[in-house]
Parts: sequence; C-alpha cells; structure tokens
Amino acid sequence: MNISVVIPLLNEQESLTELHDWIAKVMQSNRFSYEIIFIDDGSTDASWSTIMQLSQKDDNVKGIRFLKNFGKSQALHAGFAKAEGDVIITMDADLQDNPEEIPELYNMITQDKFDLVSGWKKKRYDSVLAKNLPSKLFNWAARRTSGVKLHDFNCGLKAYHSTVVKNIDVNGEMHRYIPVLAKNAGFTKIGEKVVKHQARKYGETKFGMDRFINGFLDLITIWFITRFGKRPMHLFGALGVLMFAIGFIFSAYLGIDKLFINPTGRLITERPQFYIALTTMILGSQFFIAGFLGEITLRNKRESSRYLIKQELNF
Ligand SMILES: Nc1nc2c(ncn2[C@@H]2O[C@H](COP(=O)(O)OP(=O)(O)O)[C@@H](O)[C@H]2O)c(=O)[nH]1
Ligand SMILES: [Mg+2]
Repeated sequence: MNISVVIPLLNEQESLTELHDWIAKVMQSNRFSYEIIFIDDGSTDASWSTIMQLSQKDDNVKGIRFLKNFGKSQALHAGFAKAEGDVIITMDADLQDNPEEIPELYNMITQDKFDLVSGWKKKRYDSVLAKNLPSKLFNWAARRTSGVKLHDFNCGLKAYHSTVVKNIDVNGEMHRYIPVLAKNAGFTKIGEKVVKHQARKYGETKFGMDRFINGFLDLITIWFITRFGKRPMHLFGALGVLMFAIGFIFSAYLGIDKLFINPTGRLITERPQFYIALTTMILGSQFFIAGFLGEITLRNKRESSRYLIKQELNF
C-alpha cells in the first residue's frame, strides 16, 4: 500500500464527509493505493457514526474509537501502530490542511528520500494574537532547544516514511515534537514543505492558550531527555559532586578554624558558613542519589527502546 492517511479528531462531525471525499478524489486521480484511518478520540458529537457510514461506503476507510478522550498523541500512536502504507500522512480533520498536498509530500518521502517532511503553514488563517504570535515564539524556542530547524512544529500535516512512525514512541503531549523524537531516534533527513492553510470552516479550535504553557513544559522535558536521558548520572552526578565539594570545603574551613586558629571564637552553629555547608552537602548527596536512581531505572528498560537498528546483514 502506498499511503496511510492518519487523522486524529475530536468532535469534527461537520467536516468528516467533505474531508473524506476530498482525500479520495486526490488519491484516485493519482492512482495511489491508500487507507484513511480516522481516530475518534472520545467525540461527543456524531463523528463516530459519520466514520461508520463512511467505512460502509468505502473499504479504504478505517476507524479507531477511543473509550474516552486520551489526547492527540495517543490517537496518533494508535493510528501509527495500525498504518500499513509505505508513507504515512497525518493531517487535521478540520479541513484546515489541504489534501492536494499529499502527492507532493509522498514524492518527497519516496523519491527525495526524506525520513520526515513537516508542513509549514507560512500563511496562516488563524487569529493573530491567540495563535500566530505565540506560535512564532514557541517555534523559535523549539528550534533553539532541539536543534531541529523547522518553522512550524505544530503543523498537523506531516509525512513520514513508515519506519519512522513504527520506531518512535509518541506519548504524553509529544505530538508537537515528533520531528525531535524522530531526530533523536536517528532519522535525520527532515524536510519542510510550505503548505496551503485554510480558515476553519466548521466547529471551533480545541486548543487554547494552555497548549503553549504545556508545550513549553514538554519542550523542557524533551531537552532534558535528549541531553541526559541516556546518562542521567552525567548531570546529577556532576551537580552532586560539585555541591558536595562546596559543602566539604566550608566544613573543613570551619573545623580547622575552630580547632587550631580561633578556638574561642563564635560557635560554629552561629556562623553562616555552617548553614551553607549543611545545605550544599545534603543537596549534593540527593543529586547524586537522583543520578543513581536514574541509571538504575535506565538499566531496567526494555532493550528494544534503547537503540534502533537500521540494517542487518546475513541473519
Ligand atoms: N485525537 C485527538 N484529536 C484532537 C484533540 N483535540 C483536537 N484534535 C484534532 O486535532 C486537529 C487540530 O485541532 P484544532 O482544534 O483544529 O487545532 P488548531 O488548528 O491548532 O486550532 C483537529 O483535527 C482536531 O479534531 C484531542 O484531544 N484528541
Ligand atoms: Mg485547526
């Protein structure tokens, strides 16, 4: 199969039929073999019954329905696990992403050998204050911390080689950072394509300002995991040793001073150095323990998730 279109959605009943017909038209005129996987993430409107109707009419339509709302990342994960195409395309269900982009994206993956191509909504049709400005800031921060040079991390329209989606683990709220996850897993040929964007036709946006706060927190997590996820002791151990050393120097100074230089001076507990020594030594040992625990947790992880094999010969 050429293409799997993976569409996570929440309460998009008005858009689904139109979206399906549009995708089907593009696929047929390009003679692609394809499937469309709708993942209904606990919609409370008629989205699921629409998907059922579509799947009765059209064998290429597949549906996954979650018991309740688990979030976009989980929906993508479920879709990726089931996808059978050589190229996986993700897109939003709200008709803001344009299916006409699919053939070009497909060529970029199959002919230009990109691992991943991300859409870039260069000209956006969303509100400036609520979406465009925060989004610029967000993308700038994401570029700086992750080293992945994309203009638009959040774009729902993306294309992947199937090995990419089968080998990355999208969880939590990490759907915004799939390119970063892919890069960390060793898929470095990451491209970008300017895509057409439409204003939302039906319904309303499901993501408010809180996405930017959560997004930034996720960014810190992903930065940390990228830098130290495989070697927590290098961060915590170093911090621990540094702290402990500071504390130790202060204690040594206090001890020598009290014993040999100035035995009749102030009580040790009355001196600020004592408290510095106390806190830094306690903090230092705790950092050290955090590093150890991190390392032990890592050792217990499943083997398969620690590295990915690109090729094997003669097995
Ligand atoms: N699976 C899943 N999809 C969601 C959820 N929230 C929004 N979506 C889908 O994600 C896509 C983008 O959402 P939208 O509200 O249009 O975000 P915007 O375009 O950034 O304003 C749409 O297809 C939504 O149906 C969710 O909680 N779970
Ligand atoms: Mg939208």
